[in-house]
Amino acid sequence: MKALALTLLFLFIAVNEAKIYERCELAELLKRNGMDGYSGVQLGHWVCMSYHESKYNSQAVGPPNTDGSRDYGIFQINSRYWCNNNQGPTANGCNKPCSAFTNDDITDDIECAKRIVRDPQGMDAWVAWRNHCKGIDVSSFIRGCRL
Ligand SMILES: [Ca+2]
Repeated sequence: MKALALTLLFLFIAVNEAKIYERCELAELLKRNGMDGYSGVQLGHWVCMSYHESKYNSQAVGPPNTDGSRDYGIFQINSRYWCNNNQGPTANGCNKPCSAFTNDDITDDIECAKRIVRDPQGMDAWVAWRNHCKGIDVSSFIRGCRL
């Protein structure tokens, strides 16, 4: 019985642990979910953005922003506009708790990122993308990947 309890505990931990994606693993997953060319954004730009926002860590939570909001997960989705963390006002544009964006299943994160990029500012919503990826050759982010 004790062994079973321990097994269940480890399973629980395994389900909840952070996942650091490999570069090509993420690229392939994003492509499978229709991100290559989505809203005119090439795959390398999504991978570059993810790298500079979260270092591919699906469990990343950013420090508080100046407005008190925080950013969640591999795409650092913001709690003021896109998800609800029950800590202050939110537009909750993706209609999700922010905790949905800190587990290792990033399919809902991808759906929310698609919603975000459809807004007029597009990829400029991601400051790290603007600072590190915008206007540069991002082909190295998908180089060598089987896509
Ligand atoms: Ca998720």
